[in-house]
Amino acid sequence: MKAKTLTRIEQIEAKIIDVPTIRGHVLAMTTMLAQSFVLVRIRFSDGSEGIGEGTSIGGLSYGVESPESIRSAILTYIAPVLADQPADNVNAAIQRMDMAVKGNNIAKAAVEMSLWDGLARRQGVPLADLFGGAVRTSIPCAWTLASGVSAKDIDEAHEMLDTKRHNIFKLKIGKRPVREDIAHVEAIAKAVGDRGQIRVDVNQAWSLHDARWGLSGLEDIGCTLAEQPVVGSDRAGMAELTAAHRIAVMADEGLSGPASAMAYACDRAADVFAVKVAQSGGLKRAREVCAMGEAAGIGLYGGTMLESGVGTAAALHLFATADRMTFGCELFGPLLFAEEILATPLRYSDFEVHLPEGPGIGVTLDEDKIARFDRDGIQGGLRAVGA
Ligand code: MUC
Ligand code: MG
Repeated sequence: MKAKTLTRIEQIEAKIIDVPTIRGHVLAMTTMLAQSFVLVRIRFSDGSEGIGEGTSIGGLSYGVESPESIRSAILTYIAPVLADQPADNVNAAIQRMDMAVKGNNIAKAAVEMSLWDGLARRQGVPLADLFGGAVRTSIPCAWTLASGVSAKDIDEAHEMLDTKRHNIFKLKIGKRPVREDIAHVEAIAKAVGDRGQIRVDVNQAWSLHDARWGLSGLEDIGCTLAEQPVVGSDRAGMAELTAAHRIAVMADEGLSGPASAMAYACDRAADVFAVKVAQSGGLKRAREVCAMGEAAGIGLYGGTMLESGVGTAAALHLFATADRMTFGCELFGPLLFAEEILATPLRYSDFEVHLPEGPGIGVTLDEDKIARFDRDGIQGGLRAVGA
């Protein structure tokens, strides 16, 4: 019998794609007018390809990696150690990346995603199958109301409810004084009534003192969940808030992979984990974060870095394999983009986001759009403004 030739990693490409957002997205630390993501494409020796995405938010205002650092880490440090390596051994590639590069979780996640996508495409199976198979084909999906103006947010919420797109709303707060923020949340909660659920994300902006009475105020107006009210490194503060309040406390920025998830679980520093593929360092590590949460009785929520359809689809495959996504997900990133970069958009209907079908992550790029928004493309990319 003829020995099968080993498929190898041949070429790794990483491009920054800048796409305007449909409106300003006002967060505690920045206002996004565009989203910049790093699109990774790996070409393998058998002619197959895999795609992946590494995305952060607001340049360096959200976390320690920027689009530029993600691309540079991939091209300068990761690509050389993966060149010519076996294509199908994703675990070995992860080990090589971890050996060569410390931190840089988002860069590693983008490359790892492309490897899983390539492997699943070669096998002709959906990415979810590589993680044991999907146990659901759709997940309830939240939308973030963050125009910065309460009246606009209320109109947006009504439109989402009327079109059955979203009935879970996450409000971005933390920029204004606590009292003003609570009044803003209350106005929206009243306007939405029983038709939807109101949650907030403080993006670490509150001091522990602000958070103590902020969470009480939010409870009183029927808000059901508060995400990262204090800085992620303050696990003691998060534990105190989790124990003292009925409102669910969710960890986001505090989670940077399995070790941090373990620490949060041991300290009982959250009721819910916002699991993010990018922040966790990849799909495999994000699966481990889910496992940690599941074992500790902590609820799971599929978080986003406001990725395009590529990263969103990959995350969807992973979250489709978890036992329970107790709090749904917020995989709405592509809907915030003013332009669709997939040939066929992901489907959002009946308040859920649906798992795409087909091998790999199950999506195809619209190459004209990618060329148009490529920062360094022939036509010149649009530069992210305020992001
Ligand atoms: C975050 O902190 O969760 C996710 C949704 C959104 O609107 O912003 C992001 C970031
Ligand atoms: Mg968050």
